[in-house]
Amino acid sequence: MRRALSIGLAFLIAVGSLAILLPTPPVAARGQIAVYMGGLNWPIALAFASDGRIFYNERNTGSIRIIQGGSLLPTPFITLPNTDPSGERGLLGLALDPGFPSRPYVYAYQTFINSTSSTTYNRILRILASGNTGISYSEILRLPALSGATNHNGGVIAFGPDKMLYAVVGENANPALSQDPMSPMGKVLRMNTDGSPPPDNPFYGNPSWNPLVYTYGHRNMFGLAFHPVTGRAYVTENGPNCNDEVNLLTPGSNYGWGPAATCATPPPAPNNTNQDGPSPVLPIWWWATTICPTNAAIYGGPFFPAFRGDLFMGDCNTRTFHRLHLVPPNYDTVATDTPIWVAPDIILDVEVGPDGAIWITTPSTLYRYWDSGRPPVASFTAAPNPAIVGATVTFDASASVDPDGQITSYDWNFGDLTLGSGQVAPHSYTSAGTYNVSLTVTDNESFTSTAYRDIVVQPGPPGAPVARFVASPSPVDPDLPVTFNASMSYDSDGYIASYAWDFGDLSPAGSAVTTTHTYLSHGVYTAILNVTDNQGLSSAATHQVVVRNRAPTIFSSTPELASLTLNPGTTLTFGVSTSDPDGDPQSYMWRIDGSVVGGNTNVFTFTAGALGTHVVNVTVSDGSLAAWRQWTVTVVASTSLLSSVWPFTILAVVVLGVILLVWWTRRKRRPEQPPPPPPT
Ligand SMILES: [Ca+2]
Ligand SMILES: [Ca+2]
Ligand SMILES: [Ca+2]
Ligand SMILES: [Ca+2]
Repeated sequence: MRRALSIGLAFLIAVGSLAILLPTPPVAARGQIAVYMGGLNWPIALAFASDGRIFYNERNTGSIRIIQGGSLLPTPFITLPNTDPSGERGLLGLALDPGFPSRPYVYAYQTFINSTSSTTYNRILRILASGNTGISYSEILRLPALSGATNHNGGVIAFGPDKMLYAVVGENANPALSQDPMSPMGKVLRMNTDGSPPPDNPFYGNPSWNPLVYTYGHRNMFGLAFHPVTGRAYVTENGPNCNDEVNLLTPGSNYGWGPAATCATPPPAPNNTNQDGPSPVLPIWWWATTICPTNAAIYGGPFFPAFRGDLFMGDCNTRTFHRLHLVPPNYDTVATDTPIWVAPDIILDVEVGPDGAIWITTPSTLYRYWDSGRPPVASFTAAPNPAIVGATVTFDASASVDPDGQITSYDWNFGDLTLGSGQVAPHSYTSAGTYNVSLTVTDNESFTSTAYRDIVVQPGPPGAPVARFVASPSPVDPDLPVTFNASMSYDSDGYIASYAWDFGDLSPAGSAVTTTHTYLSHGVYTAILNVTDNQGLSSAATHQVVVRNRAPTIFSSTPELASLTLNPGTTLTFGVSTSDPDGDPQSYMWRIDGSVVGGNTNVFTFTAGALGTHVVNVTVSDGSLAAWRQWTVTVVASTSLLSSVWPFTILAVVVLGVILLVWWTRRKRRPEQPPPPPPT
């Protein structure tokens, strides 16, 4: 599985993205990694049962094992005979029936040595479980006999949200098979639980195609994950000596691998390994060098909001656990590849557990990665309560707390079809009644908490007027007028004699039924209308007006190129020119490969160190909104004549020296040899 790290003189064209307004930046998680269980034997595939049991494959022994209640059961669930563990072969894939354990089927992908026919092939078995024992099995899919090549088997199987079984199948080191429509090799397959093709497969009913094919033009995949929001499938894919990939699958599409692939340019990477077949789909993320991406998982559950929607994956060359930020709402682009952890050994499987944690395996150990961040606690007061119609009720959330971070937003629902925001929010009601008010607070990790309270609103004094108004638009940009319309105010036994406005920004108040006002800077403003009737009785109404913040923009950057190549020891200064349309103070953060490196300035000097590809990112923020710019820097060994010749020169001198030494020693020794015996 481990491939040679041939980064030295590979053609290193890098990934880059232009300045993009961040829709939602990836949220930092308080990620914790801990060993769950050690001493395991190549746990290459994990599957979590809804009853808490963890099933896993031992790649080399052919056994499926069960961890129950934190203990490894001594007897395997089943040991599949004739498993071939050579090269990248083995007991590679595992999936539990979506209805498991009530539908007691376990699915496994095995490289099987058929001693009767003297062939070796990959196959998918459906195993009938009885408790912790696999009691029988049947072969639901038999793939073609393998050549002598022991690599590119694929083997990951998983059920999609459509309850179909998906399998990734390698091309057995024969690139032509990836483009062969009748061959299941070099494909992602989609099947029913009995191995038959579902009629909605993209090539079903087409006699020129294998009906199981879901996507084609693949090389060597070790990873498969489904997005919890979109339901779409992602695969990780190993390139040759370049261009490892993450692909987002569209049924029936071609992912470009085939006999024409090369790491040479032109065409530029990643087109050079994606030029076979019609309309090849390029990867949504790729690495110029070979990291050997392994399995992947995407979290969508309730426990760790900071993880939601991002793809987590392992690799087997740099042993790195990666977080790829998939940009919502489509999750079809990768914004960043953040290394989270370097494991002591190659990473095999990455899965989401029912606890929301992300589970990782290496050849000996099962790890658990979780977010130890804690949610906030929402709490608020309302005064006065009871209130009368038109009176301002002050809602105060300052008793809300986040035990390990900050509350970043307060969202109110006043129970009368109006909403509000801010830690302290004033509001008035225009009709008597009991209103159920909710406050939802969100913390810096996107955890939320909601609190509720009833507000009793009593009628005003007899004969008092009722103040009502609407303010629109809201939210509004700074410098645009907002119209305040109080024409729905009324008095039941007379008439309204005067209107008095307070726009909440200390500007001069208005006195017309309908008026306009322009706010100059962003924020949440409390607008209050006081009406007085012909009897001198008065009443008020209160609304919030939200004036939007606008993100800073990056209007130029140096260097302009998104992808750069540097030699070790050289430096390059990056810089951005930015502005905030609201005139807000801006702060800068520089990161290399996800780690913060630079201070709060718009320039940063990068010193080329370790060979390989590095991502330099700058984020400019006005405190709540941000924009960013990213460059990919590939550090390659110097290609100048002097430095490329030097190692060979030194080697040649050393070799020549050794030869001379040996020759000289032998020559010197010769006279000391005993003289030949005298002739007899
Ligand atoms: Ca491809
Ligand atoms: Ca928190
Ligand atoms: Ca009146
Ligand atoms: Ca701003």
